[in-house]
Amino acid sequence: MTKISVIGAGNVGATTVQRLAEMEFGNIVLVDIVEGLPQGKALDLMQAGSIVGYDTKIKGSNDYADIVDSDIVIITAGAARKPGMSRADLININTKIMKDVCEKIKQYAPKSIVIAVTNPLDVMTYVALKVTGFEPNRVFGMSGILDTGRFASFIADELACSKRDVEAMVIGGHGDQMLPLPQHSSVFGTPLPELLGENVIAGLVERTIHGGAEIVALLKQGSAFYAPSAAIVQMVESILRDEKRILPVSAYLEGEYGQKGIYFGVPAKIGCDGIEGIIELELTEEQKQALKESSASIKGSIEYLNI
Ligand code: NAI
Ligand code: 2OP
Repeated sequence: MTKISVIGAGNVGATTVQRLAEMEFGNIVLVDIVEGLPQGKALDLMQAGSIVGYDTKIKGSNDYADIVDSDIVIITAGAARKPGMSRADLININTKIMKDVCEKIKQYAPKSIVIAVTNPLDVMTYVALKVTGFEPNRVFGMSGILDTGRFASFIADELACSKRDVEAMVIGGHGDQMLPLPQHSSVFGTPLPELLGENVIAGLVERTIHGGAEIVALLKQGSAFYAPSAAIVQMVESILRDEKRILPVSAYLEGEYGQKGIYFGVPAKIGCDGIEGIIELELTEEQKQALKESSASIKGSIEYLNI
């Protein structure tokens, strides 16, 4: 039986477990440091099964031994942003949490595929790689599906069309320097620049870049979790069903896009082995320059951490 562990029983972790349970992918373990929190949410979600109609077994725990032999571990443990904070402001507190969690994953689930979610995402995924010592194809981060989903949603609203017919693309770091790519975004095959004017596209791009902050400002405490959990589940599904979907994720680059030794949002083929290939898109000179700037800020954070 497939086993999925979710670390962190907060907004993203618990919503992810709800979605996974409804999909009946396998047994789930939900771990948090707060006593009673994962147990209470697991019990509630188990009881929802008799109403919604799923038989997924969900165990809440404060003991990492319960993640033993997991096939996939999803890390959502850590602090979330408050209004006015950037994702980078979380680096010190979340690095410590990430290190603790990854030591446990290395000990109890050495063969797992790890999906990092904790922010600042690209840097935390790098910490996960270094601490677990796993191969880079087994350690990657969720960000691009969320950013792409936001871009696609704004495009669909603008064109008053179904979200299902929009293909959007956002690459780069999961921060203010992410790079929505209008020429690689389309509606049923028609590239975005043929459908909307430059200024309108620029507005959608800007809103996408600040899409997370827009929600933080509205919620006033905490950050988005419905779209993030949906993005995580799309990654899990592609792994467990070996779908080999091309999804934008934070992947370890070894020369692709001219970058080496960092995690960065790029389209990648996701299957049973995790990342099975990275797709290099053609970029304009201006986009190549913007990508360099985005990667420089991630490299700066990695140097700061010195791990
Ligand atoms: P939350 O505050 O609702 O939940 C975080 C949970 O982590 C809390 O229950 C806390 O007790 C737990 N935790 C802290 N240290 C732990 C440890 N050592 N072991 C186990 N659990 C621990 O936060 P939320 O909204 O669930 O967000 C979680 C993280 O995900 C944040 O860093 C947030 O910025 C990030 N995030 C990233 C996204 C992405 O696109 N990559 C999207 C949404 C959130
Ligand atoms: C977001 O973009 C918090 O990174 C998260 O909503």
